[in-house]
Amino acid sequence: MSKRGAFIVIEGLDRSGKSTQTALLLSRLESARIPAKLLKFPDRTTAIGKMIDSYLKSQSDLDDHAIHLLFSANRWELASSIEHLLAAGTTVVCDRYAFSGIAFSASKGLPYEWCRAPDVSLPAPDLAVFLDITPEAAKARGGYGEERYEKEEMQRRVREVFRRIGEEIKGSGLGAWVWVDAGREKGVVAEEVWGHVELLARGVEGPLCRLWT
Ligand code: Z5A
Ligand code: MG
Repeated sequence: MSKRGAFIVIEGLDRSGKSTQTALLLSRLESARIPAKLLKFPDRTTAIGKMIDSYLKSQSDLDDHAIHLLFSANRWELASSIEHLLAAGTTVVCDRYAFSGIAFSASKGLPYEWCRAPDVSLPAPDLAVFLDITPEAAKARGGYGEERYEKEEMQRRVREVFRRIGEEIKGSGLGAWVWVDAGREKGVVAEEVWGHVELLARGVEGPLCRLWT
């Protein structure tokens, strides 16, 4: 039976280096001649993504439930493309995914279970790498930006919810969840990330799982 591509998600707090590390990972996969595609959530290019972009830039206001559902819908828009890529043997690397959706909305006070519901049965990653950084260290990396949520207190709550999600994923058998200390030099972090990804990226034999099913 031919192997499918691996589904790798990179999560983390603001300024933890997700975009830096997903780009480095892509180059590494390409150097190893492993077909790979980089996706990013929110994908701000779609019609739904444009509404999310406007909300994040505080150019529009939306009810907390409504924006949560839009973030999830933005993932469902791409779910079948993810499945097709994986089936064709392409490794998919994703900069944020459903875990960010839960972490941010639950940190605003929405019930955890409610936050999880719209993402149930999305493709589940084979590996989620959480780039862990203290809010203090993240702030030292040029400070927080202009968008909503880029505030120290919010980031602290988000980190706690991510911790809960990681523990649940680890206990559920739904793929692997690893914590990586992202407070170190970029190359050192990239090397550790590669250590977790390398074997999976050679191809996965089992079927793709679905989130929380
Ligand atoms: N959100 C949500 O609410 N619900 C959802 O379902 C989803 C998202 C998917 C926008 O996300 C917001 O959407 C986000 C969560 C919410 N709100 N917040 N916070 P985004 O992904 O578009 O934006 P972001 O990820 O928060 O910010 P970012 O700036 O893109 O962070 P990053 O990608 O983790 O970091 P980076 O760009 O790679 O690096 C940041 C800086 O640090 C940069 O200058 C780098 O050169 C530097 N850097 C990176 N690594 C290092 C190391 N190792 N040492 C020193 N300096 C470093
Ligand atoms: Mg980023």
